[in-house]
Amino acid sequence: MEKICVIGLGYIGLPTASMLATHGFEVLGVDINSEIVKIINDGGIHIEEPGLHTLVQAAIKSGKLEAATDPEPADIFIIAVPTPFTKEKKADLNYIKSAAKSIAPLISKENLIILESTSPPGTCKDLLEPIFKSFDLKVGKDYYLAHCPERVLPGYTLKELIQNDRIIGGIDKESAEKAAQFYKVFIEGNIYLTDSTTAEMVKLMENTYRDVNIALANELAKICEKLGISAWEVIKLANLHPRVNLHTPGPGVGGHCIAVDPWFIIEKYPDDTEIITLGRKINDSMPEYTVEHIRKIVEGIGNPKIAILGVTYKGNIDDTRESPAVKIIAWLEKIGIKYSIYDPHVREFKYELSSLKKTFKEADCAVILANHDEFRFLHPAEIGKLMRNKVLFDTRFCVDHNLWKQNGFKVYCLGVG
Ligand code: SAJ
Repeated sequence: MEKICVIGLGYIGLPTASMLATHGFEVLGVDINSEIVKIINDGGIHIEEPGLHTLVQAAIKSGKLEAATDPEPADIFIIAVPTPFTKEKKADLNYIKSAAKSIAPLISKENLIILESTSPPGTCKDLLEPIFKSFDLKVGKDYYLAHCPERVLPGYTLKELIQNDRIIGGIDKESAEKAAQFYKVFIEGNIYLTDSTTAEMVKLMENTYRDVNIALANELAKICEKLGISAWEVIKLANLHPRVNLHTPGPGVGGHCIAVDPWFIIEKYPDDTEIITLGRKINDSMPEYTVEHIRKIVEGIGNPKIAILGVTYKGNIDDTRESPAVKIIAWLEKIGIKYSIYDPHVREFKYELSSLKKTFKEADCAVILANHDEFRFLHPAEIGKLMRNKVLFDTRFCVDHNLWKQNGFKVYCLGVG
């Protein structure tokens, strides 16, 4: 039976480690954060993801999953650490570097090393292979190396981890084949083999495609507001065409993938990435654009207060990384608009969170920034009683606007003129 060592127990590493353990592998999950290690060994989780708690509990109970702060010798090493970007919008590969250096002394008997973290094109060839070489390890002889980018959608991780097709990019043919043999054990989707640089580029282009298309939707929203029509209706009707898939506008693109990954391409080829750069610029303009709407809505009200609903980067998750809400709140502070925040999914946040009642109390405008399902069940009649002015600004077309209007609300929606 094979032993697997998963480096990084975050949004990808933890579901992967526990899923492998419940598929019969012996798994050591490694994280530099000893608190996270303790939580997991106690059968708990430190992130929100539907079904994950039950899976981790089962994995720990079976004795097949254990967490630790240091790696141990294994047959397969999976690197699933974050690849954030620096202030200069350059990929920060320090986590990948230190993960590689931590496992290099443990490599033996033709181990397989898999990089799942999203990385700039060339990372396997130009960063990982030289690191292992500096430990006297020769690829194809002492170890195998492949890039198998994760492609799961937060909120659907457990299902997509198994059902999605996987791209496996080997540093050489044998590495790709070895990695495919491993993934075949638990992946239900198709497996496609290629080289490592192509796999790196496939992953980056998937997210870049989405980013550029969201930018197009945001541009459409701005135009429709001027035209006095609804972008949401345009999108719905245009998408009836069999070859059109317009995305949806919003207060900005957040998360640790779509707002970050395009920069990994721009960084390497700044002169050839005009559309990608423009897409990033348009999406990055949306938080300020949203604030400008809020400012206009409350113009003329003395000492206005905003009720902010949802601060995660999208609905029904607990993740606030790179969330447009963070930028929007910072802007509100800058222009001196008071606010209260309610988010039923978030426990810790950069800014103070309040209860539902406190958030709406004496508010002049409720602003929906994340489309959590809970907000669809709010009672505008009850909420209206708490507010000073019954105004809603929905940046996600999240709730039933007619219902809110029937209950005396003035409703504004991003992308609707
Ligand atoms: N968003 C819009 N309009 C849209 C779609 C999304 O404004 O039409 C916004 C969301 O509100 C959010 C951001 O974009 O702020 C990103 O959300 P998302 O749901 O598009 O993507 P992520 O970041 O949660 O997950 C993506 C996925 N990639 C693709 O769908 C191509 C996922 O499959 C990847 O595994 C993940 O990035 C990753 O880890 O790279």
